[in-house]
Parts: sequence; structure tokens; C-alpha cells
Amino acid sequence: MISKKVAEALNAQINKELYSSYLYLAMAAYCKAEGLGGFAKWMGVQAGEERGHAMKLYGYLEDQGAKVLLGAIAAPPSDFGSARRVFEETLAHEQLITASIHALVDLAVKEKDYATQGMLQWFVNEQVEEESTAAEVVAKLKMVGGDARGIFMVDRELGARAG
Ligand code: OFO
Repeated sequence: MISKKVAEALNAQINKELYSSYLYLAMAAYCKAEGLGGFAKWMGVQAGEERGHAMKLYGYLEDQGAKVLLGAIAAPPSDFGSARRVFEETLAHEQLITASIHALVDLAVKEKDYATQGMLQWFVNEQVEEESTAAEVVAKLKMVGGDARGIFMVDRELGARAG
């Protein structure tokens, strides 16, 4: 059994993960409209992964006999300015999520909730990967600048993401 405080915080994190999914879906729609099918594919797969993160927390709350409470999901932006901005915003968003996960770990430690600490470790590790992947794409896009051929190549590479 987990405390009310921890259950509330995990429910709030479910909302953040679902917003992440919604944000990446909005980015997918933007990229597709800009003719960047590979970027759109990558973002679509990412949106699915974020839903998976929400469901991991959902399942954990259920396993702990806590009630899942779903709140309203905020509307994401629809215009991101450029392909590079898309990934800069992705990186900034993932950094926010990392801070949010770390705050959850702090709470679980404070509450002496060992099971939640263990469950959250997966998210701590996942965030290292999420930030590193986004930073790598930002670096590539900085390198190619406005060069259409370079963007085309990054688009092809992102389009190869399985999912
Ligand atoms: Fe992108 O890791 Fe969940 O939110």
C-alpha cells in the first residue's frame, strides 16, 4: 500500500506522461504538414512510448490498490516554427520530465516508500536515454543548419525508427 501523497503524485505524473504523448503527437502533425515524414514517424512512435509510460504508472497504482485518477490533458501547441525547434522543445520538455521524476523519487524517499523508489528507477534510467537522444538530434540539426539536403538526410534517419 502506498501513501495518499505518493498516489496523488503518481496520478499527476500520469497526466504529465499523457501530455508528453499529446505534445509529441502535435509535433508529428506539424512535421507531417511541413513535409517531414521521417520526423513525423519518429514523433508518432515517441507519442506511443509516452502513453506506455503513463500505463506503467497506471498499472503500478492498480497493483498497489490505489485509485487511478485521470485529469484533463492540456492542449499542446500546433506550430513549432522549424524542425530544429521541434527537437529543442523535445529536449526542454524531457528535462522538465526528468526533474519531475526526480521530485517523485525524493518524495518516495521521504515517505520511506521502497517499492515506489524501485519502480521509479526505471523512469530515472529512461530519462537519461530520452534526454541523450533528443540532444543528439538537436546537435545534428545544428550541424546541418538550413541545408535542405542535410534536413532530408536527418528526416530519412528519423523515419527508420521502428515502432
Ligand atoms: Fe519522454 O519520457 Fe515519459 O514523459
